[in-house]
Amino acid sequence: VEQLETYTRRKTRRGLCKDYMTIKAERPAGTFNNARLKNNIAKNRYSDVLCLDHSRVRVTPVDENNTDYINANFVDGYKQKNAYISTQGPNPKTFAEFWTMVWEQRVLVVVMTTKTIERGRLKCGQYWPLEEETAEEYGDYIVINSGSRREENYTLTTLILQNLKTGESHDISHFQYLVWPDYGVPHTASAFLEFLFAVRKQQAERTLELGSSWQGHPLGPPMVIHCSAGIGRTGTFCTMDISIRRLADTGLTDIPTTVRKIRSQRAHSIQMPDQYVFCHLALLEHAQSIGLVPELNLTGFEDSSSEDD
Ligand code: PTR
Ligand code: PTR
Repeated sequence: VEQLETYTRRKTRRGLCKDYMTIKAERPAGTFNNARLKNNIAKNRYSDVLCLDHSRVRVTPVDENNTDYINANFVDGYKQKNAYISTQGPNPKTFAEFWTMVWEQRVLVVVMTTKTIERGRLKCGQYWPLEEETAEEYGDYIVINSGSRREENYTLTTLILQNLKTGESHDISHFQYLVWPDYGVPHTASAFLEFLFAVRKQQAERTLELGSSWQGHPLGPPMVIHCSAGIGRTGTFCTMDISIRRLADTGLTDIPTTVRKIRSQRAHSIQMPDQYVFCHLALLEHAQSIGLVPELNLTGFEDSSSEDD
């Protein structure tokens, strides 16, 4: 295993970075007109990370501006339309839209891959009540923290989301990964993979609970994935989830195609060459852990390593 990893690092890192730069240089697949409208512009956390029009998530307007805009895009999974909603870290101006979206899209699981503050900078608003047994109101919704479980690398919090207009409420499973710096990669692939599988397990269990009230894809409603901008770490998470499903289904990997497809729905997904390389290494590690490596066809790897010296 170690040998293979060393090989991968030495032989293909440069080639992979080159592949990534090629993908990054391709123009986004659409327009960003809604994101730029006067009433919407302030709802973007970063003025240079806007939201593609064709795949954006619409929300029932929450204020007098009467806009259906939130910086969030539907992203397809592996053979699964709208498996994810990739979005920016909510800020106080968008908390109400965020919870409206979670409600309207029947979301069960929210995955947060950032801390609210990193290196002294605000990366994401505190959009849920942090203390157990406390509640916060966001527009037409109230969110109650009904308890957390702290694991080594993440916290799982159960939030009760109540619609104040109808009185109905749903549980939301909120996962916060605590060890992934922005512009960076997770410290270890195994810790990240453990997190990913915990998220999947929760989504599967929660979907099962819906019973016949859920008529959509068997893997359930979209999972909301966010970091700070909703592109770097979020894109890496989606790439890994899709790639692991593809590998399980076909024994093949195709990270370049996956990343291009994700970027066509959530522009700029995967921000750093290292995140792109990480996807390959983590997938390799996963493939090894399930004993798949000898048959593994690492498409992206082979192309780039042959160009390498
Ligand atoms: N304008 C920001 C910047 O300074 O780079 C945009 C940005 C911020 C882009 C964070 C990506 C970021 O990482 P992530 O998507 O993982 O939160
Ligand atoms: N401030 C970020 C950066 O410069 O990295 C924001 C940004 C992100 C700008 C992505 C442009 C981006 O496009 P690309 O997907 O080509 O990196």
